[in-house]
Amino acid sequence: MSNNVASWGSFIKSIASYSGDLASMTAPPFILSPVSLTEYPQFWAEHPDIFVAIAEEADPEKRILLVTKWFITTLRGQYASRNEQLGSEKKPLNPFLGEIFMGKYQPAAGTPTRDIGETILVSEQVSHHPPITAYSIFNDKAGIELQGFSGFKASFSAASIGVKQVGHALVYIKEYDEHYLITLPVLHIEGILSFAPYVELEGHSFIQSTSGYSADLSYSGKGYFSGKKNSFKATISKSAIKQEGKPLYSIKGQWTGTSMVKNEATGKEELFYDSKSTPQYTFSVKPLEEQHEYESRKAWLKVSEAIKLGDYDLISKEKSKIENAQRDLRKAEEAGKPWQSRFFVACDPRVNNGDKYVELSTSLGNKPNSCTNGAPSQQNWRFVREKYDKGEIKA
Ligand code: CLR
Repeated sequence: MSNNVASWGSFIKSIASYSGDLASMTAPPFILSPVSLTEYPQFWAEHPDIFVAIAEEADPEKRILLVTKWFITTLRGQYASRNEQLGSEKKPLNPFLGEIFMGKYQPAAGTPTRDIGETILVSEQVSHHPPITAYSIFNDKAGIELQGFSGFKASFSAASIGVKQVGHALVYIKEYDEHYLITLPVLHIEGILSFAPYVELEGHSFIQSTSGYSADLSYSGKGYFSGKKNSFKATISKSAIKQEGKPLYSIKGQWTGTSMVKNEATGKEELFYDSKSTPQYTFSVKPLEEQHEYESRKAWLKVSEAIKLGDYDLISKEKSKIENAQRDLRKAEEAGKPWQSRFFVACDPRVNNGDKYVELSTSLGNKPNSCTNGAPSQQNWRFVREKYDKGEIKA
């Protein structure tokens, strides 16, 4: 191995003097993941059965509970799966502009599941500086669609990494013409000094529905209110977020374990969600030979193989090939037409990022799903279904 292999010590030092560009951070091979960030939106529907169940519920009060439950089911894959499966959090591949990841959710072999129709994911890297991934997950049979976009801002101190997420997610239920806006939590990375980084959530996620119901989720780790890692508390209200009054329900537990829900009117408590005993679905992508050259697994194949081999020279050689090709593309675009997203459109941010709940709840009155009268913006992205339906690349 060559001498450009960063040791853990120098990696920690490079974190402390971090300049803002994660891609330029040389990490030791054992922390590198062969998976690109464009793949991460797949965690939003690891339990497509729980996702479609939202649209099958006729009572809006039960729907907000189901949205909250589904959201909780997404967290384990999103934030704990690398740690649980690989022993630590990893540094994902930094996607190139226009990179695509798509596929379908299928019941795992041998698991008895009902027929919920097809659930499809379309994800695309819509910005490289800063990195932003836009995605949509839809199930036409149930008439439910999720879309969102995601980026992050990292801040570094000697022993920890703080990550603020940029973006939001929107659920749309056709039958009720109802939207749910979801904000993303702040996270930080622990365990750096002991060579085993892992993610812990902090702060809040808010869910606001056009039905008027809302949920306020707050997160904590070891040593906070429950003492356990991956803890959360939530309240469900009939009003917009942060308005006075008693909540209808309160929920608490661990998003990697179990949680309980309490009906605040009756005092009755029951199991809300057990992350370890739900039917398993697998996410499947087309075979490599049927994939477009911009599809993530095909494009990164050689880099991924080099990472699995732990061959640092090969990793940088294969990575440079992708980076140089991208540089050439950008130069060609400067002369001609600017790059355009294949499935998404940049639009006016009528919905604010972060946890500004007041703006979130008021902006919901503006039909968050429509994107017609705004100037293009690098901060807000919407899925254009026709672009997928009429396009050549399919999941
Ligand atoms: C990406 C969008 C997902 C949620 C999510 C989970 C983990 C985050 C990731 C996002 C962005 C990249 C991230 C990662 C945890 C670690 C990794 C911040 C927000 C950084 C780049 C890796 C730093 C290196 C350490 C492993 C030491 O929906």
